[in-house]
Amino acid sequence: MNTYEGSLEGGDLSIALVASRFNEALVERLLEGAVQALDRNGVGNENISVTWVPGAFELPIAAKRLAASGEVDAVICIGAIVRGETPHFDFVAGAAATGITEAALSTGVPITFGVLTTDDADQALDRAGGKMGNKGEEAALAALEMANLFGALPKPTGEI
Ligand code: INI
Repeated sequence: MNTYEGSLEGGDLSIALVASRFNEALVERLLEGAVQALDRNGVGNENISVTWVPGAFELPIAAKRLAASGEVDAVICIGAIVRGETPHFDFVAGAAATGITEAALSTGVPITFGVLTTDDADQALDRAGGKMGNKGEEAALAALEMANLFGALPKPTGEI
C-alpha cells in the first residue's frame, strides 16, 4: 500500500503569495503570519514573492497567472472580506472562493485560501493573529504540505 503525504519542509520550494490591499491592516497581519510560517519551515527569502492586487475579487486572476508561470510550487492567496462593511460581501467572497478553486484546478498547481470572510472586524482580527490564530499562517502551511505532496505523487500523464 502506498500512502502519500506532504511534509512542511520548505527548503526546495518556491512560493508565491498574492495579497489584496482592501482592508490592508488586516491583510498585513495575515501576510506576516504566512511569511513567518514559510521562513520557519526553511523557504528561502529569495524563493518567496509577494504580488499585490486591489481587492479579493482580483486574487484569482493573479494567482492563476503566477501558477501558470511554471516557476512556483504553490500560490497562497491572502485577503480580508468583512460582511459588516461590504454590501456585496457575498459576491466578492463567492467570486474569490470560486475563482481560486478554478485557478488551482485548471493549472494543477496548489493554491491555498488565506482569505478571511467574517461578519465583522472583531472576528477578522481574532483570525489575523488574535485568539483564533492566523489564517495566513494556516494557508502557508497548507501550501507547503500540498506542494510537497504534489512532489511525491505520481506525475500526471497529460494536461491537468
Ligand atoms: N475587497 C476585499 O478584498 N474585501 C472587501 O471587504 C471588499 N469590499 O468590502 O467590498 C472588497 N471589495 C473590492 C473588490 O475586491 C474589488 O477589488 C473591486 O470590486 C474592484 O474589482
